[in-house]
Amino acid sequence: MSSLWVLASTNAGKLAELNRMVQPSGKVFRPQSDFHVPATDEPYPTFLENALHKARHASLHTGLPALADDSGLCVPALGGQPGVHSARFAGDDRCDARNVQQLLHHMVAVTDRRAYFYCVLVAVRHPDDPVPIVAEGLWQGTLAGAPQGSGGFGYDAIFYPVDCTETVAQLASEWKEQHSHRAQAIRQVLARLAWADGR
Ligand code: ITT
Repeated sequence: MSSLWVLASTNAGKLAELNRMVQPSGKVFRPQSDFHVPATDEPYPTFLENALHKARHASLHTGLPALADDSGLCVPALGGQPGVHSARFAGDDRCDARNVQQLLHHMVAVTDRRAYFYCVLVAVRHPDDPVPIVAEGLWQGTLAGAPQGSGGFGYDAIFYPVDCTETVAQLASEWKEQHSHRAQAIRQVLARLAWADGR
């Protein structure tokens, strides 16, 4: 299996994390922008469907195997919001800081502050791959009252993983890359690819 994959994403945070996580395997993800892949929508109500859609789209436009990540932060007290709308919770400009403020605004009178990050990774060898690799990860925690820390991206500055007294944005990036929803999922993808490669 090729060691060069296209990452079906425009999110620089995902790209950096995934490339650090797969480095020992020799795999490299290049962003779809390197190949001028046109933007695509994410029309589906589930992370899984959106990830499959993005992976196929990138593979079709590049002729390369493609990995897509659809992920988000789910808050049970808000009926699962922002969920699949996490990237655009405060508007189409996908501004992390405004998304965080929007979520904190929704949480003002809410006492149940539990939340979890969820990630689905879908890997396709080609656009019509009949056996996509599908992996998921779920990372539980609680929401802070205000942003703390400067690492990571997205909602990291307001997320305390279970048993942590610091937000993900305050914790070392290496720690996030061992424990996160994305880390859980990429380990499964790498195991499947290693098996396919006979390793
Ligand atoms: P692509 O679709 O181009 O990959 P995106 O950012 O729009 O980029 P998603 O639709 O999957 O991707 O939305 C993911 C959002 O969920 C992301 O923008 C963050 O707001 C949030 N998110 C996902 N993983 C995160 C993480 O590890 N830390 C913080 N926030 C995260």
